[in-house]
Amino acid sequence: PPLPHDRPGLDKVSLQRSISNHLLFTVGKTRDKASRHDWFVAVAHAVRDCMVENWIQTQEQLHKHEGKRVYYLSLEFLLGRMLVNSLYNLGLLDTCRECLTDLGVDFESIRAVEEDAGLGNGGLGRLAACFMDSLATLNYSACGYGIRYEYGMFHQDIENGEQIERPDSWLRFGNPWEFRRPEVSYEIHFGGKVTHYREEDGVARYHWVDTEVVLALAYDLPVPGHATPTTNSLRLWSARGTHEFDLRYFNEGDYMEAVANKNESENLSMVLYPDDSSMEGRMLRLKQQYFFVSASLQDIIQRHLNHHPDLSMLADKVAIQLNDTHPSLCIPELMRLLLDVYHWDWDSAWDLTNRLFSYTNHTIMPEALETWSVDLMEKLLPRHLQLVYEINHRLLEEVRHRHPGDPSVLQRLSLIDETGGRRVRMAHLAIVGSHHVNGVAQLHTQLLKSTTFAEFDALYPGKILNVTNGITPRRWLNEANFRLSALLSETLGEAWKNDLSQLSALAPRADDEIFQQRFRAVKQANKQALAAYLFQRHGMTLDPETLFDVQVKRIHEYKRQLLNVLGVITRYNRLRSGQGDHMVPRTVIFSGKAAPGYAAAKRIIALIHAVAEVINNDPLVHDRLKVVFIPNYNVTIALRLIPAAELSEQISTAGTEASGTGNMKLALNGALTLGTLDGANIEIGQAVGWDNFFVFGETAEQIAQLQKTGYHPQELVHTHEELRQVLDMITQGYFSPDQPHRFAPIVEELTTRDRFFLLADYEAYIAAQERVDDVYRNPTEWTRRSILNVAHMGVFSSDRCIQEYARNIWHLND
Ligand code: DL6
Repeated sequence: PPLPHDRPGLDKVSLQRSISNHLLFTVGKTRDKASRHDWFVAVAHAVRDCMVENWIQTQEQLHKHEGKRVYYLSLEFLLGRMLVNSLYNLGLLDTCRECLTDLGVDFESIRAVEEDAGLGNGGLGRLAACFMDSLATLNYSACGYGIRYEYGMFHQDIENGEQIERPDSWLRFGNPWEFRRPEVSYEIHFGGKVTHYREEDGVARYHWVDTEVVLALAYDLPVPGHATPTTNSLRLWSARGTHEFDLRYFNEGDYMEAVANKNESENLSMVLYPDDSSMEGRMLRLKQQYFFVSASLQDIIQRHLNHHPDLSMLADKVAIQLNDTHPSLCIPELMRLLLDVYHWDWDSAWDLTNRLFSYTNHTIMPEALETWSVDLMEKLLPRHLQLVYEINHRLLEEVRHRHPGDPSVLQRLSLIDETGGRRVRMAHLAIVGSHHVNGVAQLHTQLLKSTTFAEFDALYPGKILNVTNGITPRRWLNEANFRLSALLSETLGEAWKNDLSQLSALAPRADDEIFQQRFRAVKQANKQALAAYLFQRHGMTLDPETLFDVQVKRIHEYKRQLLNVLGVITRYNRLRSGQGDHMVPRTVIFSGKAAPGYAAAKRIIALIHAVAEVINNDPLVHDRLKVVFIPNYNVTIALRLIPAAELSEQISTAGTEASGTGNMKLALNGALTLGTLDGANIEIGQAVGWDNFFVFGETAEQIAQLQKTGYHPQELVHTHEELRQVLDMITQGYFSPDQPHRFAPIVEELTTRDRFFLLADYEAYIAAQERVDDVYRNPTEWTRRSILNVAHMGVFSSDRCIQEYARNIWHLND
């Protein structure tokens, strides 16, 4: 029988008591000595207590009802802060606020001390976090697996207008949300060699021996759904050395060497790789991938065997989603376990593997598609490499059978890229080993099927399908924008929170003058709140009466922050030369991090600062144009910025942004999009109506055509006087008088190669910006369009997205 315990009460008195108890007994402080952080820890523990019973019941129910469980494997989970989201999902937000007020503690200052869990780079990691929220809210039994990085996404400081990276030691004061599970640990092997022998019946058996061993230790985070008892888990692995000390060295008196081995093992989960759109072939990264794959698969198998006699039913009970190729070593690892440990035959093992895994592709940019050098893999994972070769051999047999006499197709589909050093193509491995592969927006999936993976699409018809991304409204509307949420609830009732399609009932209000006024007041209050925060935090002065024009995302050439800068300089020139009287006053806001080794992206950050310095200090344009760069973009800053945005710049080169999710967050919060026909922009435009979206630029098809027939950016400069002036100013040091050549490489790239077709889209972009000014001058019309955006964004809820995965990929409801 269960031991008697106090069920945490959800009323104010019980929560208050629980917080006080935790302050005293968990933190070990009295009220008069407690810091804000002490209060935060006490509150977080009290809130966590409220999840535990549901959490345990969710696990037990699954075993009773024999349902299918989803495991979501992702090297990144960009969770951000957890307090408000947890309170909100538990329905305790107001209660907790009141509790603290009664205790004489300011809730806002307590929530502000929580560190962001920044265990991700951007879209891919935040998507995983949104999915965890939706899975629980929709009552699916699910568990996320990832790495408990000691250091998350670096902290970006700006010094002299340049990005400086600082370590993000988010765990330095501990993490009150997690449960350490020292009893859940697995051995992870690396290196060594493979031996084999034949059994009496002639079957070959393989042994992976002489390996180095690292331990994976589990930490669990409960993930509560919104307004439901379902509470799932996120299990993050931390690396530990197998031996506290290597006794050999210790006995020889070399204490430092004895500890070094332990440190080296633990380095494995030390830091998140800060690259999101390029692939770095570092040994440590491959080790991280195998470490989390191996631990997660061992854990999944262990859990299954706790309730079933063998693995024969595994694919009926479990679906495993691979978030990008980062976990694709799962495929050879499961084959290894089935063949070498459980002694299955190849065909049965391959059949199970194929029924278990599905893979999400998040990019078609060649530099981001993962490949690993064969040499590195041989050194680190020799048995896996053998299995990759065997999988490849069987794949190529099939291809040869279909395309006799065409060796080039074998080269293109092979798991091994033989052009310039042999490398394993992880996307090919993931496609071959999965039952479904999905792209993340319609255009992206169409491009996967027609270009990048066209031959795989022909080989496996129906395997590649689309699931357009989504965002959780609990985080990106309720938490981000309590003012708009309150207005929506007052107007529509509460049901939209778990069924975002109900926002469509807002559409008839778009022309209602009274509603418009209230809607506008919400946006204005959000703008004022952002301005106040930026003033207090960074001493920046933003005028909330100006148009807030926002581009927030990773800094990358393909996302084209630089096109925005060219537009800003054009606007500046027009204002200075007296052609800008009809222009509406604007604040152009940038925020985003550049990968530390990505020189071109860092130069763009520097240019933004240099341009801002000149424009913001020019009395001639004062009050009419301002440029700001908000440092250290992260989930918490996004939650402040997005509700205040009026214009959302989504201006990537058509065919490069797989989906985008910031575009969804901004439109859901009432920003009008200025965007190209790229990624999910297209579906957003279709949903909200093209009249309510400022579209511009070449289509993906036209860009592909330009790539084929030859593109000459220099010619565009000759024919466009305004553009030439802008480029000349950058080249000649107008924005960098102390270092006149500082930004010349930017113009050099634009006028010679212009890989992302900025100059091809320049004129259309400037014209679209003029249309923005025209509409903004008419507040009634702007507000009407903004309301229609909110009304029609329901389809971009991650709840819809997870329902599609559940139905079309995981088959959870069969
Ligand atoms: O699917 C989530 C997110 C998309 O919205 C972005 O468009 C895409 O750029 C991003 N992809 C990556 C690249 N990762 N890899 N490899 O982060 O995924």
